[in-house]
Amino acid sequence: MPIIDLWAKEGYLSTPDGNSIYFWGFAKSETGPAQLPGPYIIAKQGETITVNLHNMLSEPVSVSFPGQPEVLADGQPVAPRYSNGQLLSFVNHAESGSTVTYTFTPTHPGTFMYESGTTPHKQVPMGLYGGLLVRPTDYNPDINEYKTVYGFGTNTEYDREYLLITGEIDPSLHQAVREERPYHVSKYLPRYWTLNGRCAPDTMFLDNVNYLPHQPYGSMVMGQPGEKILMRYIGAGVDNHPLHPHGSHARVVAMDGRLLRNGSIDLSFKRFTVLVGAGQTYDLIYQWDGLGYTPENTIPTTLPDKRNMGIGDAGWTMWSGSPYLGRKGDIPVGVVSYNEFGEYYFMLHSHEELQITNWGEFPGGMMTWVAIYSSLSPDVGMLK
Ligand SMILES: [Cu+2]
Repeated sequence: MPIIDLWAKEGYLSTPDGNSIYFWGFAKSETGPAQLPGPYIIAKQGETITVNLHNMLSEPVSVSFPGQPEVLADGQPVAPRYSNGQLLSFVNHAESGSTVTYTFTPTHPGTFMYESGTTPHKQVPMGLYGGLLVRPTDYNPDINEYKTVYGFGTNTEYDREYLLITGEIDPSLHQAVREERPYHVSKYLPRYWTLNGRCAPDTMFLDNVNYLPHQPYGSMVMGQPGEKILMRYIGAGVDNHPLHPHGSHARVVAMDGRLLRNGSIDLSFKRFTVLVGAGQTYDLIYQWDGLGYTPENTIPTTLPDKRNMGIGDAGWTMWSGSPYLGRKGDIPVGVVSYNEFGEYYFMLHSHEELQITNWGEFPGGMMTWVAIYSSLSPDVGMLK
């Protein structure tokens, strides 16, 4: 039975424009750094999981698990908690300096989140949230037909998987909490928008880079032509975010941890942009096999539409200069360097354009890339 320990702590986030922002997050250990988002939790359908929440913050904190039935806190069904007749927590909380133990048994595979259930309008934007993945009972990563999001025969096989958690930061909220001043939710005005707790271009760094100790998860999506790339979106912020990857439409196979299927009828559908609402999750399978590429014909015969290949008219520096994966072509006018491996880059971003800035400066915010390589290690894009 998996046992997870989460330590609610304070820390400081880095943003690419040099800002440092006080936040609250979950750490993996008592001495480890608070992180944004919290450590992702991998559970298995039908298998009981225990989460110990250790509260090192100065006020009560709880964890709620939306979509999980019959959650127990210290062995009793979770129940709301009140303070002076006012609702304080949706579920049992841990007082400052104490611990509460939650147990539950996921009934459905899929993509879920966990988040603070105590003054959530403050504590969730402060950073107390994370991803919860539930594997189907028959999950087996070594057999293609059983390496699925929703189980054998559900048309949800995948080759690589990525978790992309959206969030946003209003620095005024964070400053008010640090200084223990009141903050009016009606004044909520984010200046930063995050994928896995980072703002672009930090989103493109690898996991666990030592200069982002509180933001361990990168969000570069990497794969090969034709592969089924699973993108698990989680809307952890207050706002809604229209996300899309360029290069191909993605197939939406599930929403809110529920497979889009009615009996034997597959209800999955292809979409360019999905609106990731606050608290919502999506499972999408992205396949890039455009431009005439097939495993039999690895040399595409059609020149790519350059608008799908770069940042914009400012220059095509994210393009190898070649329509041939893995080969180098002539450098277009204005380009100063090649991609190291001749890979293609497709932008993945919020289509609300303010959200791809860092405090008003473009580019930044909720933006990353899908990188398609001619060959890539099978270890990339595995969540364990
Ligand atoms: Cu776009």
